[in-house]
Amino acid sequence: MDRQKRLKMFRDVDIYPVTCEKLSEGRDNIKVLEDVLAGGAKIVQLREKDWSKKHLYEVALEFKRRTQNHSALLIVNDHVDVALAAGADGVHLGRSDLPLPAARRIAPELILGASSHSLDQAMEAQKSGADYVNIGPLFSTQTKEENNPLGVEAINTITPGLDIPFTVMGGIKMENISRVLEAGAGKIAMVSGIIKAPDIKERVRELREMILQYKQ
Ligand code: TZP
Ligand code: MG
Repeated sequence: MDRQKRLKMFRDVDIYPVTCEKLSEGRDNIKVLEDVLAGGAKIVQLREKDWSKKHLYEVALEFKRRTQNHSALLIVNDHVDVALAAGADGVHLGRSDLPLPAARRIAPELILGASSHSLDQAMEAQKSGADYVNIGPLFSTQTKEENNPLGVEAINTITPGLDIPFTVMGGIKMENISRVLEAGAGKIAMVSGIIKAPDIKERVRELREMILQYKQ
């Protein structure tokens, strides 16, 4: 698939589940993937910070097969090489990963996502060729080590300057998602709020319904 087609699919993204197998209450990532796809997610990010590239690659291949069957996008966290080798649709790059222009040189057809924690970082990512920026963490989270919550206000501060789509992340749960939606976000990335749910498929369904109500 080429980048334009991928970006077109990205426009319709609402809930954006992100994996973390060790927080998934004993369910492996394939089970989590099955459930988020059954719940209607149109994108998923494979994010496993402490896996070998070999293991990540093997699981990414299986993720690609299954996401493709559901017309959903697969984004790999951190590793451009793994994303390319597995045929993923994109890669999400943090502040210490391969810089965006370098990633674009070797991966012209991938969606490039970039993490941002401030207006300056979001603008820089946009200028450097990101296809979307993530703004976060909005709330305090135990999923990521250093984190300095930006608050929902960050949506108002950062997004007026953006011409590219944005996602939001960090401590978003059923209890606070309304505040995030009211602030104008429409693509909501979540780790623990989804993968710790007793019924992941049902949780994804519920979250999608809430997001879609605001989008109308
Ligand atoms: N980047 C910003 S917050 C975050 C990342 C990877 C972790 C979000 O996890 P959770 O469990 O949804 O708070
Ligand atoms: Mg990273």
